Amino acid sequence: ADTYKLILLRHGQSDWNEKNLFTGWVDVPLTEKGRAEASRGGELLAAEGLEPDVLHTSLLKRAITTANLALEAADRQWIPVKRSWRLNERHYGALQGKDKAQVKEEFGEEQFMVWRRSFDVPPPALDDDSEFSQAGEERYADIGPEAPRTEALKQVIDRLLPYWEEQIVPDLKAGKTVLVAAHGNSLRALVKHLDGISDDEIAGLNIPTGIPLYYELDQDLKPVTAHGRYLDPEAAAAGAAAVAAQGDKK
Ligand code: DG2
Repeated sequence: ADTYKLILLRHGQSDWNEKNLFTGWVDVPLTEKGRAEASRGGELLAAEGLEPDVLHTSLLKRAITTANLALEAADRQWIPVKRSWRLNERHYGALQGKDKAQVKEEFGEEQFMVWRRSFDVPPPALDDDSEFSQAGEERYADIGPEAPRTEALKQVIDRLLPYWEEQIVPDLKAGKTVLVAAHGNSLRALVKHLDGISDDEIAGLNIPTGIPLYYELDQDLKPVTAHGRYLDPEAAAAGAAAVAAQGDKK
């Protein structure tokens, strides 16, 4: 093939997306709505004739379950899978478990946006003895003591790109259609890299839940169409607007 096929899929709505809580590395399940979004994502893939040959996911169940449901709907449950903490959501530090609207009210819109969307200003670190900490969890044993206690988008890019280069790019170059099931901010990191978006401009980019984002990449791994193509563009636009408005009270 003269182009490579990459599908990015943010997980469907999670429990904490619904409750409007900062999630990060906290391992919350999908809601019923999120499960339906995931299945529909798989139906959209099948309708486009996009058949994933290999799956990459984070270590978090909202991405894992989303991929399973999407692949079930597309009748591609059998494909090989690789999982890595490097595809995890951004570690949200001391904000994990906090209500987005309350944080915005308490610290003000500007600080809220710095924490949520600045390129390189992480929230305060999360204490290891917090109920929302993942420090010491078996699934992160291979990272060692350097496991993140907070991250900004910059740190997500730094830990994600080695995985992109070493694990995902070889699958693409082998001609495989690659499905990456991950998260709002880990996918913003990947999209920033693919589309060459600046540190400032990436603040305005939001990724909706459960809608496949299809990239055709040229030989240099540059998008044939800038920003790729959502398989349901209208739902994607509405979903991205909802993400942007998440600090607002319901
Ligand atoms: C959300 C993203 O991550 O939140 O960690 O709260 O994609 O795993 O639901 P996801 C979280 P925002 O950065 O959009 O506030």
